[in-house]
Amino acid sequence: MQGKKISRRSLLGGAAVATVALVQTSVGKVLQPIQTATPPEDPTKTVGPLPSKVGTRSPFENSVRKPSDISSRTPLQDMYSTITPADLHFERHHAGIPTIDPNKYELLIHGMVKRPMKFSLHDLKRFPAVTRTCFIECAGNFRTGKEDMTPQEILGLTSQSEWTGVMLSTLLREVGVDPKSTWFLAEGSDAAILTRSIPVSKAFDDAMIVYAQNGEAIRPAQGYPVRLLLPGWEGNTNVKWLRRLEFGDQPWMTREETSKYTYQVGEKVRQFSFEMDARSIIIYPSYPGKVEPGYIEIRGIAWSGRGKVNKVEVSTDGGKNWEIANLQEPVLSKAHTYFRYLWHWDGRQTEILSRVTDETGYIQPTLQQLKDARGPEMGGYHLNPITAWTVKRDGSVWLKPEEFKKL
Ligand SMILES: Nc1nc2c(c(=O)[nH]1)N[C@H]1C(S)=C(S)[C@@H](COP(=O)(O)O)O[C@H]1N2
Ligand SMILES: [Mo]
Repeated sequence: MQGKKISRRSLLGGAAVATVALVQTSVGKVLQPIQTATPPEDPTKTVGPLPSKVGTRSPFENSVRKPSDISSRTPLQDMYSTITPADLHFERHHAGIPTIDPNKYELLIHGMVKRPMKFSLHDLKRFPAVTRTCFIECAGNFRTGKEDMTPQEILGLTSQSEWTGVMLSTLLREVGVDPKSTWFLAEGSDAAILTRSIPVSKAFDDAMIVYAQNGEAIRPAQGYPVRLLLPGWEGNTNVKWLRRLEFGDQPWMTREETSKYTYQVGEKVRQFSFEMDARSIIIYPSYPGKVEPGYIEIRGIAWSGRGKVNKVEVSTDGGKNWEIANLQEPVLSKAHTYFRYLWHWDGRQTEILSRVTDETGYIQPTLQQLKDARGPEMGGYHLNPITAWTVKRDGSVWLKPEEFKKL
């Protein structure tokens, strides 16, 4: 998908023709070309730290999660691309992080199956492995209400990793699932003993039992040594520290399923809403950033739990006109997708917004459209509204807060 094209020459204000002239850069700053080019002073006079076993970040980088008692949010505004560094992956725990000895780990699969079995971690790793990049997003991933909020604070409960493990369907051939089984229960081994009922169709579609994240063993916070991965489905169903799968023919109606994740659509109460709806946000510029007039590359991420991002549109005039943004290839299904759009800001106050359409044709709604569709009992889950940023005359960027009461 191609957006507005701009040549390097026009971006640099005609620098190629008049080399000595002042250069208008893409951030609007006036740079002076250097007169004599001398190489920088030798920076290698002092010998730095020697090679080490495990690396650390540069001391100049300070990107961190934002933890509370129950969750920790990814600093999405710091992301240059779509893989979340494992130590910045968001966390959501109901009873902390258990310590599980991988040598004692076992996954039990039983219930409506011909051959109930226990799989050690070693067993799981012997099956043909698959690697897949996808996002995880908590169903409660929405905050608003004040101007001074960062992308991390608004929707930092989503991250993306490259996950490796075995397709659940592979294991199900081993145990021989009863064709009459329609649901299975996934159970974690943390103190919360989190359990969720999942339709068997997902098990045979793209569900995975994963033990690796971005090329290394899954981090303890992400479910070490093994978690269930249900691409595109609400974070809560991606059971961490997975210890048991039981096959049956109806949902178990666990604690998570009796009230929390239900919401009303008009008159109808939606009991199970597994798929995460398409969503996007501009992460640059965003609060607390500051921009200057001139060319600004608007950057953001978009995703859908139903498949690929089809297009992202950006508006730089408060939603009156929309332009197509460039999507960074490859565009993967059920994955964060980076978008970019080159904007020339004239210095007047305005609002910038992004809106994604996924491959099913679903268009990201406004908060008002969500309110209209769901009525007063809309609750605080599965909210994916368009986020608008106000760019003020002084270049400061602020969230445009909207009225929203979390029930
Ligand atoms: N066993 C177990 N699995 C769990 C949870 C939990 O508390 N215990 N939290 C769930 C919720 S609500 C979410 S949003 C995701 C978060 O995954 P992450 O912490 O790897 O980002 O894990 C889910 N799986
Ligand atoms: Mo969640």
